[in-house]
Amino acid sequence: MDHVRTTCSLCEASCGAVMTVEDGKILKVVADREDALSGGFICAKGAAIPDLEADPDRVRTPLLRKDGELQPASWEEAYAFIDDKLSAILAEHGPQATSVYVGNAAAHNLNIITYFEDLAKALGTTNLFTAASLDQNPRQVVSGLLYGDEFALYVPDIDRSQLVWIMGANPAESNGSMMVAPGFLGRMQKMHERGGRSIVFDPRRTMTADRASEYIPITPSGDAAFLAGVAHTLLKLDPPKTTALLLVDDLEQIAAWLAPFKPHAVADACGIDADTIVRLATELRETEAAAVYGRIGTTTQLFSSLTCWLMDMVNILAGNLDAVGGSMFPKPLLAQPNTIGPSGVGEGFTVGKWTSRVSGAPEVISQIPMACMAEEMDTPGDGQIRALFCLAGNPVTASPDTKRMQAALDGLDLLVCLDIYQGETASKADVILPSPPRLARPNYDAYLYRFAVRSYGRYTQQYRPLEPHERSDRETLLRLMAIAQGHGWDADIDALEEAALAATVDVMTQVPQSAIEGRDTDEIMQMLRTLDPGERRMDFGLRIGPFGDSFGSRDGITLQTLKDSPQGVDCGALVPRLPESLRTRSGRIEAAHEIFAEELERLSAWLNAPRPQFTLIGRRQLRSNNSWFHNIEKLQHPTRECTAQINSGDADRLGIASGDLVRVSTPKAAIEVPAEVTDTMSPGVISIPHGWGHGKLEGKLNVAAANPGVNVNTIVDYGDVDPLTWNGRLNGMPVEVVKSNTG
Ligand SMILES: Nc1nc2c(c(=O)[nH]1)N[C@H]1C(S)=C(S)[C@@H](COP(=O)(O)OP(=O)(O)OC[C@H]3O[C@@H](n4cnc5c(=O)[nH]c(N)nc54)[C@H](O)[C@@H]3O)O[C@H]1N2
Ligand SMILES: Nc1nc2c(c(=O)[nH]1)N[C@H]1C(S)=C(S)[C@@H](COP(=O)(O)OP(=O)(O)OC[C@H]3O[C@@H](n4cnc5c(=O)[nH]c(N)nc54)[C@H](O)[C@@H]3O)O[C@H]1N2
Ligand code: SF4
Ligand SMILES: [Mo]
Repeated sequence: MDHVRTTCSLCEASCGAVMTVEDGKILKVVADREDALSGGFICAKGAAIPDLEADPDRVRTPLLRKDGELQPASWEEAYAFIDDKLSAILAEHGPQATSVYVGNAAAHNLNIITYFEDLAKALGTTNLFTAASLDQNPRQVVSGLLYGDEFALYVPDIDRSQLVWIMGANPAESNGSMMVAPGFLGRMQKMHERGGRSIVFDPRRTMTADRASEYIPITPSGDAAFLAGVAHTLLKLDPPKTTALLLVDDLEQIAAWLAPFKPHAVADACGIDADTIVRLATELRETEAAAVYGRIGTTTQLFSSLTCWLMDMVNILAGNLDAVGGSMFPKPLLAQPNTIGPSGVGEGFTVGKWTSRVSGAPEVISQIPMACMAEEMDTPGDGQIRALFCLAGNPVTASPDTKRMQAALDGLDLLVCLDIYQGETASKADVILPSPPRLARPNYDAYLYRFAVRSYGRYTQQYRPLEPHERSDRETLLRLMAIAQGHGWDADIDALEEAALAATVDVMTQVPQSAIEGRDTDEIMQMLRTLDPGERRMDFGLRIGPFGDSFGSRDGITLQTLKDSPQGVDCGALVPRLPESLRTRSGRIEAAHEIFAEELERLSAWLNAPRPQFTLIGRRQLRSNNSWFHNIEKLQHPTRECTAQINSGDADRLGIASGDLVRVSTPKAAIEVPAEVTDTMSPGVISIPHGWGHGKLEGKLNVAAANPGVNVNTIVDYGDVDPLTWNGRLNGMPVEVVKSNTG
């Protein structure tokens, strides 16, 4: 029996865990008390890893559609099939007829996160879609514009804070997002014990709100109005002259834009009275270590980009951006653009480097927004998408306007899914290629550590070799790239990767102030060649990173350091990073973009606009992750049901009791969901979780199919996308609610 250190990696908390393994089976998973980041925290999902790995419904060999049915096939057969189909599509319609979608689970998979962009490049297509445009793109774009790098994403320095505002996030159930702070509630509790306070702003009194010092119900999409009122108040309070404030360009212009947003002018719209706004702003200004943090409820609503921008303004004006205990920029171990090259200046950031074919939507972080995916597939013409590679994602449940997405996917000539289950999307595939089991893959949460509240990394080596029917995701993706580039699936993928890595190394030797500026590419490649081909990129990233050994020119870490410390390598608490972390052209915080003035005008108009009868919002559930985990019996729980939570006063008025079916509709579509009457919902707001609707998965995901729930995205549509980013609006839809007469 072995005790194997790992990282849970099932959500963004990145908890250190220890697996008990016997005869190649995971028997038990417990928290790793020695993990410097998670300190012994683990949740029910982490503990259910043995069930997830043993799930009989998992896809373990490639499945290929033959005679209309997905049937087991060899990898060679699957690759040969893809090669035939893809080559024909490329020959007839060119690279723009191909596309890649990258789902949320890619963020938790080292190989997929490392190679997905290369797959799109190898295909030669600009049709790269990711779940980020259903999620955080407004946050990233605003960071890109202000700080010059879309990964300049601050996190609340919770372990040293005395006050944290949590807006549109429920870390008690999501376990935190764009913030790796495992065991968030415990960290929050410690803050309370040292005299600190937490405040939750949410239309629903969540589990986080129940544990916070104060809960403030806010109108859906009311955050921008509220924050504008706070920013207005802070401007009057003589903002502290911090480094961040002194770096802001055109502060006077911004103050002029915010002038109309007096607290009493925004109070009705956000549902928070003017005195409270002034009290909260004053407390934020007067608390030394305070942070404002926002998540899904702020980035997938009516004013997503504006809300993110106002959050930055509030953090800056209260003196909290880049301050210890405030909102701090992480410094991950792996190199990222704002830890490479000249310090404090860069190329800046733009959106719209190209536009989408059908709607002319802007390119956003080298992606086309998901709001355009279905139309790019179902609208005929030159460049119509005919092939999709879907990596660790499930757009059928994730994307608004489900029916159109389903039909668009059905119309493709080739759908290849890299997945571990036959979910709603993979069921439509021509080919499913499975990721290997957890014990047969290496892991490092490269993507997530970019949001960690400490500079931290924990690497898990592959525990056992691949079995004959298994392939690493690295191999799979490199073979797909080889096919796309016309080398054939059986090309020498190590040689292809080595050539690409050498090119990257070469570029880096020419980047001024990079860790290997002026060094010899061959010398660096020689050092990398001592490792397995699949480990070289990561070693390179670590060694040129802020804590790296710069390939021998200073003391620092390498991949070997991480291998030697399976309990994790902790490079310390966050440190102030301004102006060093900036990559704007001016070397300043470029905040006065005209788009925000336009958005403030749209907000002004909204302040007095009529309100809908009901507003629909979403919620996450502790024992699932978006559309998956519903197939794990052990994770079924009374709190994990697909219900429509509705305020008790509203329910009384409409004659609705818990368990009654309610009909929730828009002018275009309707769903029927069991009601859950509760005093946790604000009046006029209804909450339905996403990720459900497994009715057609019998024989594929049997546990999930037995308790299918309803796919809320059947009634959510892209309607009013965020003007700057075209991000989906998943929260804040006007809907009608009635008791169903079919129930
Ligand atoms: N209405 C509404 N819609 C939403 C949201 C909302 O709040 N409301 N949230 C949005 C957000 S934030 C997101 S991120 C998206 C999520 O959108 P998606 O990422 O498209 O959806 P998931 O359900 O997370 O799909 C993850 C897929 O990865 C697979 N998978 C899991 N582990 C692995 C692995 O190791 N390897 C491989 N190859 N596959 C794996 C799972 O089986 C599943 O099919 O949904 C969005 N949609
Ligand atoms: N257990 C579990 N963990 C998860 C996931 C999961 O499905 N299950 N999904 C993962 C993913 S993909 C993500 S992106 C993260 C998301 O992480 P979080 O954002 O923390 O998750 P949510 O529970 O969706 O919290 C969003 C909150 O916003 C509130 N809200 C809705 N509209 C508004 C609004 O207009 N204003 C304000 N202030 N609040 C609003 C909702 O009521 C909800 O409580 O979680 C990740 N972790
Ligand atoms: S909080 Fe997330 S990372 Fe931690 S054990 Fe649970 S699912 Fe895994
Ligand atoms: Mo997400």
